Amino acid sequence: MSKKVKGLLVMAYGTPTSEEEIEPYYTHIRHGRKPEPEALQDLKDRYEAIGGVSPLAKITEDQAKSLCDKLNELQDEVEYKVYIGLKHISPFIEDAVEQMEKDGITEAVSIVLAPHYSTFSIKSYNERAGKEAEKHGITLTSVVDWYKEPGYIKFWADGIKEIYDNMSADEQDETVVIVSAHSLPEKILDAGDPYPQQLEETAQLISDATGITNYDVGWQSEGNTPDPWLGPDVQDLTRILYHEKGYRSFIYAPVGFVADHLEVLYDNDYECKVVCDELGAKYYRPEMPNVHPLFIETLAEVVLKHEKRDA
Ligand code: FEC
Repeated sequence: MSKKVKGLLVMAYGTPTSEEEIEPYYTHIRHGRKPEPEALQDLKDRYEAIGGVSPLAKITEDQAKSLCDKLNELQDEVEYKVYIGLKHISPFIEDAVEQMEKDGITEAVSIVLAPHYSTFSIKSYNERAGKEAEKHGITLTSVVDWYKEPGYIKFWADGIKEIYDNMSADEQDETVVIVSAHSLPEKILDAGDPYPQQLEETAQLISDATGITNYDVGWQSEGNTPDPWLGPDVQDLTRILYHEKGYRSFIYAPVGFVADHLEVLYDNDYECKVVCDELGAKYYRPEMPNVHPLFIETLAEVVLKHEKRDA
């Protein structure tokens, strides 16, 4: 008997792959409003500082392909076929779903390459995918979140422990782990968004797994808009923890992200490092998940668990 073919829609943020794409990408992020020339230049400069373009496009492709291969290896009933759908650049989520229909796909499952649920992030990805699937007569179910998944917690705990275990006992006493995710406008809290609570839970689980109790939760990469954003920002938090708690070594764990990209390579590795350097403190950051086998296996388990729940 031939296997059922199912679409695997892997959704991610997306990144410009050339300098020319930066403006339309930024305009899309700003809901169609072109950025001011200074803001555009500032973004171009940040991409320049990490090597011109972000490695994210290639990493997303590799993650999606590896996840699909893993899913097909782990079970025999379904043959998954992978489609990448991006939030802010081509191939958009809608393009991917349209392509599924062209390929004769009638059933699909989707996952977002971001662990924590928010109305601003996962909800909007899933709604766009769901709407488009309905348009094309595709039955689509979507993973909602996976921020507590044991393999994801273990991935971060292992990375943090590797750094921590290499420190002297004296340095360990003066070390704090800053667990962070992308900030969002504070107004998400009005409707009881679970995003901050989920990040707290991730941080607690990582602390339980590492046994490192010196940790704090922060927010990063906030947007350039007048409304208040979730805080404390990781740079401010670094200063507070240095001055008020006496920490001298900082391990940054940007657990809201899953790849090396601008928000980590610039906002952590450059901006947070500058603060650490100013303070005379030590900066550390574990590797990002990218295509680490434990991470890919974890995502596959998340999808399979979701499929079983739906069966
Ligand atoms: O190109 C790269 O390497 C970086 C890609 C990238 C990722 C990413 C993840 C998240 N964002 C989230 C929310 C917002 C909100 C705004 C916003 C703005 C930007 C800008 C760039 C950008 N984001 Fe992003 N984000 C990435 C890139 N993001 C570039 C525009 C310039 C700037 O502010 O730096 C503000 C929009 C507005 O102006 O109204 C809100 C969230 C995530 C994590 C979840 C996910 O991956 O979907 C949430 C990767």
